[in-house]
Amino acid sequence: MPAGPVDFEAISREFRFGGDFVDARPIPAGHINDTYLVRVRAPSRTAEFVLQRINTIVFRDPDRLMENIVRITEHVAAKVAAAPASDGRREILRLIPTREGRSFLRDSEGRVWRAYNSVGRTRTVDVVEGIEQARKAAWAFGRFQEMLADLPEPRLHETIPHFHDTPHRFAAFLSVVETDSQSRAAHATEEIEFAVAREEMAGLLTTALTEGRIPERVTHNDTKINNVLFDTSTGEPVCVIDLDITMAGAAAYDFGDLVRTSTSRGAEDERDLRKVRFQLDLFEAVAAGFLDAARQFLTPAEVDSLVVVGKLITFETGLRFLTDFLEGDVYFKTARPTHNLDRARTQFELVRQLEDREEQLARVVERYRREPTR
Ligand code: GN1
Ligand code: MG
Repeated sequence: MPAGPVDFEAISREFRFGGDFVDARPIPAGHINDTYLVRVRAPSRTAEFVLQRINTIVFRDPDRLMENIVRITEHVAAKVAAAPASDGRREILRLIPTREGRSFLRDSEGRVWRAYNSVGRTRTVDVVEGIEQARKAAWAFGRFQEMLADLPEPRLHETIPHFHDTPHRFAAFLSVVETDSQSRAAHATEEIEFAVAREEMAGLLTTALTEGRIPERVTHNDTKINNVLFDTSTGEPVCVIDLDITMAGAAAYDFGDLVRTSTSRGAEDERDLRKVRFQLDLFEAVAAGFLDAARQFLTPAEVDSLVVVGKLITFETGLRFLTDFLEGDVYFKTARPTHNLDRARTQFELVRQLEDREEQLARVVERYRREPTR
């Protein structure tokens, strides 16, 4: 990453914020990009914007990335504007263009910036707080898929190739274990063994997708619960955020990441694994919420795939954390030396618990396949 302090005032001047820069403060959000809340003083009021520095090691082609985001946000914005009684200004992020009318800015040091409106009176949660909240988050992502189901051609760019290609992730993991460039494998023998023993799991969905047994859709691909903004007073889901990897995928991927992040109240980086506890009632809420929004367009095979995809995406995410630990923490932001290893452990613990429960999960999916919750 290029060094040098950031002149937020100068960066902010390049965006159409419509006021004078007051200050910028970091918002802790996500493992990849850097996010700031910028305040500007407009003639009659103070306004806030979300300024993000895009991690260009992860997102190598900002032009294509931002082309996707323009298409996605405009498509959804047109839909919510047409819907009666919707508060369209809050339901989808709006990009704030640069002074030159572009969707992002490349500064003199080569850093890439973009800005969104800040959606007021909302909050995010890192750990699911209750059953209704789990249901609402799942509904919001199901609805997001629905709104993008008729996105016109062409196919969205693949902003990160092979993103949910678990066999590809598995191969990357094996090669990192083999190289062991940081000599860390000795600190993760149990986790490596756990993963190696589950190679077969990796292909659970990719084969069905390539053989056309489940269709390709536009999916969010990063549906952890902290990517939903909830209304501060009503708790209703207002808006889905983090659209960087919204692209072609299997509908079930989004369900899988919801299961990963909303069926246990343990934090992703919890060190006390006793706190990682799968709750069937939370799973039920996720299934009900997701299917309420998506049952009308999912095929029977897609609904079937919801049973195993929680385990699959949790395994994949654990593999990615473990791979990054072994590689020396080059991808996910970390705050302590074993952070990625701790994260891998919580994921694998949840996988273990999900493996024991497949029949239960299948019964729940069966129940909500046709039956609306409300
Ligand atoms: C990353 O950026 P953030 O924190 O929302 C990652 C996801 C992982 C997640 C794990 C582009 O998401 O795939 O599931 O961390 N995003 C990217 O918490 O790799
Ligand atoms: Mg995020």
